[in-house]
Amino acid sequence: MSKHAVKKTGIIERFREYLPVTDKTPIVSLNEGNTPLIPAEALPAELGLKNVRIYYKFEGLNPTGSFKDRGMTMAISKAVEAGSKAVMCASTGNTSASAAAYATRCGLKCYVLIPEGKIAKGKLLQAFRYGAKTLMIRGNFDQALELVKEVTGDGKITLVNSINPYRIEGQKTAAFEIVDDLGDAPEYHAIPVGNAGNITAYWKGYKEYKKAGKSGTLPQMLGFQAAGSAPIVLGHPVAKPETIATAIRIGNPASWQGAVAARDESGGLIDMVTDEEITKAYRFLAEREGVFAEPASAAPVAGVIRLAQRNYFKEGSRIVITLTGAGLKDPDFALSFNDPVYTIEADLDAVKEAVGS
Ligand code: AN7
Repeated sequence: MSKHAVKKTGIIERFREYLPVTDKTPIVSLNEGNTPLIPAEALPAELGLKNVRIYYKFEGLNPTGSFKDRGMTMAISKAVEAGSKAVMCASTGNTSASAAAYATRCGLKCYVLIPEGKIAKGKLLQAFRYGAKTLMIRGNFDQALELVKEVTGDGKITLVNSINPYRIEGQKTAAFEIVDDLGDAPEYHAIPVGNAGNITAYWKGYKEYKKAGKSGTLPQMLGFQAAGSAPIVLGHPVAKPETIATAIRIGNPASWQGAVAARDESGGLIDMVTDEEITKAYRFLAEREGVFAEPASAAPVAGVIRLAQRNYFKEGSRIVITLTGAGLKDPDFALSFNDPVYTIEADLDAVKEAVGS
């Protein structure tokens, strides 16, 4: 290595011993992971929680702006190792952005299948810019995933949705980072649930790290779905899921069993929050904490607010909330609040009057 070479710091290099890679696995990385655990300040104050600490695991700071990059570095590296030439996914947007980026980095073709009109603009433009062949179906995510499973069934194209087990392996590393930062597992971990891969991955990560002696305890897993897309809470698939949090507009999650196991083994819960609660939490995060995450990421914040109002959290405990994606992903939603725009003359008096000085 030359003295100017920058060390690779992606999740595979950092957590190699916990991942199914060998010296022969070609690592396709964008230095994902190592995201900050940001202490919440406004939220505990607002909730009157004096003796409970809350942290945001801000996954929006990954290379393509979401947690998907942790899983994608693994899925794409293993696809290259296996000799694959093309990958495909169904997506509500973030998986397609991440797949497109990692595929183009190593010269794989990438096909993405997304629900027409129901994906945030920032995610759509990422698929285009990273050069994926982007197919919009007149249907929803669940239909897209069924189609992708069929098309990739003969193994010629590698499926990179989270039913690809390497995705879960990569995503579990977020739990490792949290334990490394806190020195132990938190008492509670709150997370949005869509296709349910991520809650499955975190629970796997927490369990493996405890087994390795890195933590003494396990958290309660608290999953939150949007009320219009809450199949796990309702106990049956939802044929026409709806929510403003388009990332989690999913009616029949692939990792349903994994989510239920995480909930039950950890003594946690999976609940739902309304679009109104999600919107309030989304605005609170940006306007009061200075942390700009996308609407789906606000679902567990809304969930924690709900539970705090019921005095759910033990004195002296720590809550980690995963903020799964960046706020800039969804500019249309961000601009939907009729914010006042002050257009004034380019003139000192006009500016002074506007700032009241
Ligand atoms: C920001 O991109 O399913 O429960 O196709 O983008 O693991 O599905 C995205 C999911 C939460 C839910 N937050 O995670 C996709 C996709 C954000 C997301 C979820 C997603 P899972």
